Amino acid sequence: MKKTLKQSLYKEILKHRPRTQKLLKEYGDVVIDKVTVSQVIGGMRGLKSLITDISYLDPEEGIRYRGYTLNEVIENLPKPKDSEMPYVEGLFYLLLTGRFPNEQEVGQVIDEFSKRRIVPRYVYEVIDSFPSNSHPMAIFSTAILSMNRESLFNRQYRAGLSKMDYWEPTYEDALNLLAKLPEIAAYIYNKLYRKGDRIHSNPNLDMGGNFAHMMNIGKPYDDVSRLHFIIHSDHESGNVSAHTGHLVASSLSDIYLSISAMINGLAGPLHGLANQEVLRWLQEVMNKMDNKMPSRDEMSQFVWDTLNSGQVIPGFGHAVLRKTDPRYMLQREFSLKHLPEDPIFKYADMLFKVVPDILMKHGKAKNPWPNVDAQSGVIQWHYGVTEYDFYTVLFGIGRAIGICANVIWDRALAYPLERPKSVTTSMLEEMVKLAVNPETV
Ligand code: CMX
Repeated sequence: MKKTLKQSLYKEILKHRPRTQKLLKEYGDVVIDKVTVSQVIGGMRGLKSLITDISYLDPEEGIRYRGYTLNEVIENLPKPKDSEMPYVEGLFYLLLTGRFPNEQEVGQVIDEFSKRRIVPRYVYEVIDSFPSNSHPMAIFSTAILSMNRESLFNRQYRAGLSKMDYWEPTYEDALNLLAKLPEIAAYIYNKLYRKGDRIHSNPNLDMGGNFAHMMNIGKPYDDVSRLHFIIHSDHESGNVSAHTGHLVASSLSDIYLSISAMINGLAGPLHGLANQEVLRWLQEVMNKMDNKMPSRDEMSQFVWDTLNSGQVIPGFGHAVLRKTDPRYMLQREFSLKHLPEDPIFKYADMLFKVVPDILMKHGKAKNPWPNVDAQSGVIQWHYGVTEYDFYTVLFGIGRAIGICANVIWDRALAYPLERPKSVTTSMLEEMVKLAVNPETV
């Protein structure tokens, strides 16, 4: 009998625990980084103070999941027949165990998700109660939050759960939630933009295939969805959504509370909302150009006008990356293959050619290259999802997969409540005085 994902995960947990315990017990006082004033005031940029084994973001190379580049992940995960992109469920297996699953192991995870996909009726009522001009991210977050009463972790915690077993009901909660997210997202889309016409899910399809089915969009939108969910799933622990998810879960809030919170962080324009901002900005340019293709000079002028009015160019720059985001490149390659003549793709591609030089001349952004958000909305638009307010919800489905994997491991390794220390400005001034001129003591 083949092991289930849960059994394989438990084996990995047992193997990993002694490493964390040894580090803590024998090397707890070893200094690995120092903190500067600009890091304290500047959003803790670059401060090495979090731990995750699920993914690592190299500034030059981009993200690796469990040590594998995105190209390796896409190449090595099992794929549905006649599809370019792998099963999202296989990615969840990889993130949890560090190992590529075989067909049979992915099949088990697909069955697990399929069994758990039915969304409680009250969640639909919560969604229906929102005014139709609400932002889909607010609805998505609330729908997730409303399911907190389903948490197995909460029930078992109240009944008296050993700390070493926290991961287990968390795993169950995570699967229960992840299986429902595409259903909830498609329902929100249909409520807001299709007068409530709902297409029920098909339990025989994988996550990407089923999402395309519920959105009523033909091939290759199933692959678009798989690619989208996979590349958005994790970006190590320090970005706003991942950090929020981890922080909230560290107080032993359940998965529903934690993922709802991380969705709220993702909804900011400097983070996940940038994918909708890119399309909004491109639409403005297209309107000004009367839908004609701008020349390079005209496009450069639009970029400068945006910068000179004090706004950022959405989809460009990154807090950690210092090269073009490989998530951007994968989507660009997909676009070059499937939608090379799409007018919005051509606009976005011209941005790729003009923006980095301009940002370098502008001289502020540390990274002038495009990030994941510069391209994702372009693909959605091409396949008919033109309501760009919805794009961050799609990001959220993907990101939830990575954060759930992280929270399960946080619990398995008994990471404690997160509690950094703050200082006042006067204290900081005092510390600076002492550091600059020690004789003032
Ligand atoms: N356009 C214009 N100015 C930019 C810029 C851009 N795309 N990217 C950075 N800058 C500016 C910053 O606003 C900052 O200006 P101030 O000194 O006036 O505050 C300066 O350059 C230095 O910023 P940085 O250190 O290079 O970047 P940060 O770590 O502060 O911020 C990010 C990173 C992503 C928020 C920023 O690059 C940005 O605002 N990009 C546009 C929005 C975007 O695409 N966000 C999505 C990121 C990916 C994701 O999380 O989804």
